[in-house]
Amino acid sequence: MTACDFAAVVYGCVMSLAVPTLSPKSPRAEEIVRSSLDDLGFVVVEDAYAPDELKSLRNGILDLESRATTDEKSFVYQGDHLWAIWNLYELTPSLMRLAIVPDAFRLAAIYLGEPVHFCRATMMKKAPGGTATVDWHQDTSAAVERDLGDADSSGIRDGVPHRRVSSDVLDRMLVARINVEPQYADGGCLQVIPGSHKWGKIPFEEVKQRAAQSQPMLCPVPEGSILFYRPLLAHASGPNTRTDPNHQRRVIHNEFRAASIKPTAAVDWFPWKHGAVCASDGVTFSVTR
Ligand SMILES: O=C(O)CCC(=O)C(=O)O
Repeated sequence: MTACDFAAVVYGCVMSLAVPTLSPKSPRAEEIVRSSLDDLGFVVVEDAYAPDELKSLRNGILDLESRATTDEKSFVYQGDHLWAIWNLYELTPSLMRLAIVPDAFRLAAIYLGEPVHFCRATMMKKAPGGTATVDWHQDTSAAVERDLGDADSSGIRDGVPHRRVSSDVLDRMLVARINVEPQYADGGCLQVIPGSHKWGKIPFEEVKQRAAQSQPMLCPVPEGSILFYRPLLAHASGPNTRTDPNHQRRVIHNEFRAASIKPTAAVDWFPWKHGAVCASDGVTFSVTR
């Protein structure tokens, strides 16, 4: 039995025992992605990168980090620690080509039933011994072309307006967390409430209340894996309590949306200079002058 088949059996019988996991080459990949995202709201694609691809991706991030300054709005600090790099692929477009690999990302297009467009990428890092945590929440905002300044505006991050969007839009989006480094259970890995995407879009305080009454699942996953999740899945993360200075916890959070959907009738998606469209038969990258 392969690891993929094992995960499928576990998932089918006792879903709380294991994070649903598959290899992109598995003959049952599409079926496992579909059932896991429909029922649990998340799935992990392991071995999404060859070792040299992963090394190049990580080195590219390290190179960018070495140029990080507190003066630039793309680099977000928590105390002395770099916590996030917004608009990652605009800063280093070559990272987009290393990150969005066809074998894994075609599964997003197959799941949503049409090509999917890149919407946003953020690198998020937790240093060992850091205290940063992320409380339970759903992802309800998207990067849009302009700020309407109304109740659904959710701020402008490094020049990019964000807007809370409807559950109809969120149901046509997928998040792909590229695990650039191993995600340890005590290293601030993602935690999820399996099936919570079925709560629908609910107020922030209610997400926290419901999560407190639910059984969370830690997602300790290997480097080079991608955790795909539905935006309305309740998720959180604890501190990175590792002591080994090499046990950084870097991920690239990528958002994608179905080609046919708009954030609202009045506002379009943010016009990134560097774009990507994933389809069932490959990935196309684009650059706008
Ligand atoms: O990376 C993390 O620890 C959590 C990030 C997160 O929850 C998010 O980007 O929505």
